Amino acid sequence: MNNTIINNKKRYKTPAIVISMMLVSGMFSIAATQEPNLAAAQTPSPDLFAFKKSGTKSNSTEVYAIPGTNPQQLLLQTGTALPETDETYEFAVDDWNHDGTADIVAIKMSDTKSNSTEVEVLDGASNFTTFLLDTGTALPDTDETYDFGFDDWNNDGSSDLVAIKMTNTATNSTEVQVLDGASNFTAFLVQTSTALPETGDGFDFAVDDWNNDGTADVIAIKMANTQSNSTEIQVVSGADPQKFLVQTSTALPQAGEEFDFAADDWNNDGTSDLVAIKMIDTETNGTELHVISGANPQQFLVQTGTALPETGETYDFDTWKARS
Ligand SMILES: [Ca+2]
Ligand SMILES: [Ca+2]
Ligand SMILES: [Ca+2]
Ligand SMILES: [Ca+2]
Repeated sequence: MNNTIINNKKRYKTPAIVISMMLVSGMFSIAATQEPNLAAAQTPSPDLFAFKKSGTKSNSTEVYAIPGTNPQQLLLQTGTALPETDETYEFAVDDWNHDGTADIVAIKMSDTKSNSTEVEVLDGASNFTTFLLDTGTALPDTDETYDFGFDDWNNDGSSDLVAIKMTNTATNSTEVQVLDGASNFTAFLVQTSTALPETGDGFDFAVDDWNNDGTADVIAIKMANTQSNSTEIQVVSGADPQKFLVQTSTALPQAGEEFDFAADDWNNDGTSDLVAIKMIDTETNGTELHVISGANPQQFLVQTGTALPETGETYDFDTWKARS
């Protein structure tokens, strides 16, 4: 048991060590050496990862990481083994091989060799220069009617691909399909309608175990045309997709294309929080973090600028927290 604890402490240090890796672009001035923050390691906030898909100096998809405990710092900026990408790709962060280092998950929706939605995983331990996985899945090609999450849906230790079909569904509801990571995405864990009507434009989605019951949940973020004039969240229970865990307004005003979203338990209180990333048109002239408390959605946990300049539509975002 002690070994497990020691390993976990080592794991959290790993992202900080990545700091000294090669710096591809001269866009940012960063502190290249930084002692791991041990106080933060005891109650870590997630790190924010930004993926720059195109227009990069390295001619590859680039990744940047900002520590949640100190958003003014840049933990990592590097090119990867993945060429520049486009709107047929979505990105997530996950420790796929459980070595304590965050890996990059690229989901390719269409124009694939396998004629299916593909999953590629870039190994964080190699600074994203090698692939841990590059595979087709049981899910056919997908398009803009889908959104994706990547999380261990059933808590069996293998991360799963969560496909959310927002419109043009047979059930007239937003549908959820979960591809089992333990089968390398050849089998479906879940294929279901949900309590959520069809969605689409004006919505964004995130996947996280909102209520900490061991099954991941689907967080629908309604950004515009809301009755409350705020950004609203509706959380579909993964354990019972015909049920909402939460339907509420939030402290965040209505939002548009200038925002991207993620969900993670920012403050370690056992309830997921909504992470709103304001990419452009910000007061700080940089990418901003606005974190809304899941336990009290009328309250912000964080509102801050970051080390990232303004970003925008060529970027994708996710959060990641080392296991503790
Ligand atoms: Ca890893
Ligand atoms: Ca799983
Ligand atoms: Ca749950
Ligand atoms: Ca929380």
